[in-house]
Amino acid sequence: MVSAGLQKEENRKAFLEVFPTLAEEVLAELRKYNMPEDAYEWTKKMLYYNVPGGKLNRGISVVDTVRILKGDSATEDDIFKATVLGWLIEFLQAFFLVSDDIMDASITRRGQPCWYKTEGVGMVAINDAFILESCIYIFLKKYFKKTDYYIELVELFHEVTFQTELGQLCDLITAPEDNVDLSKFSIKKHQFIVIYKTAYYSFYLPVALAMHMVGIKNEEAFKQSHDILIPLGEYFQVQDDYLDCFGAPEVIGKIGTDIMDNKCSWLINQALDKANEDQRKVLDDNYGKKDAECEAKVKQLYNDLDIKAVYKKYEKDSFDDLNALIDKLDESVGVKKMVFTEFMDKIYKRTK
Ligand code: GPP
Ligand code: MG
Ligand code: MG
Ligand code: MG
Repeated sequence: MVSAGLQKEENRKAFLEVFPTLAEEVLAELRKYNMPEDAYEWTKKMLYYNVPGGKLNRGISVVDTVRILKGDSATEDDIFKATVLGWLIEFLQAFFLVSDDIMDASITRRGQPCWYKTEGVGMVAINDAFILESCIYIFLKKYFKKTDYYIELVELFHEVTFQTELGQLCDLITAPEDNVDLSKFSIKKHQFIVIYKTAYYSFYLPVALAMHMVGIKNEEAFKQSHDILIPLGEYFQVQDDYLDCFGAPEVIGKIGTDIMDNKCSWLINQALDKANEDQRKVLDDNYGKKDAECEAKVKQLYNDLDIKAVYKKYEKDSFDDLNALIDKLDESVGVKKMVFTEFMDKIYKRTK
């Protein structure tokens, strides 16, 4: 019997080992179209730079969920298919991150310069993001066309992509570069943004893909899962907002930009809630400015207002609320509580 930690490490290794095969398959498509050699080399580098270097939580969750739902009856083919679907979420994530970093004027990602910031790339990264998205449908066709749930997978990827883009739209237009107006922010607005830009693709998608794979057709099962996974995703993005300001860049692999970018982050909403008139003026004068001194003043105010303590309480309360939600799940619809407790274990009190 191997320990749970060791098993997790093994599963992660097995997941990672599939990536080169998938990259080769994309490259074979380029060969098929007689792409010039430089475009072939570009794509190879682009894939390795952007797809495999993250935490892989979303991708591995598809495999974990299939294992939990199928138990001992999971075959090698099931695990392989779940691994491919997991990688497709990582391709989707790479497509989002390459473009999000341009939109957010970010500097680093996963401990290296953002793709668009690297030598000779720049705005070619926009087209690279489109290519990453197209890969999803190449693989779905290759590995799932013969299954009876192919169309469900295609529709799910399309729907979740659209939801994420709508969330990103709200994130961006609530944060205009040239017009800082903190009265436009609210915790309700924040909630809407994060559910759409993060929760659907990061939490609902991995579980829903696994559910289709194991043959769950019951709408109620998808609904009950959705009603746990969306709040879980909301909690995850609040953590992301917190780490943007208080995380260590060498641990989170990215340098926070939310204050300078005028983002409707969880932190600014908490600060607005607690600030007195003078403190509010500090926020009005310094938030959303591309200036390190202004950013430092906002951070100082977050400290004065002890926003860290507000976050600690939120973290604990969310943990209790989410566990209560999981507890209410009716397993007879065909899903298991463990699917969701696994997710909680992966993200509760995360520092990266
Ligand atoms: C996270 O926002 C949301 C995304 C990465 C989705 C982007 C969606 C697109 C349609 C491009 P974030 O900007 O807070 O993430 P990070 O902190 O990782 O930059
Ligand atoms: Mg963003
Ligand atoms: Mg960003
Ligand atoms: Mg962020």
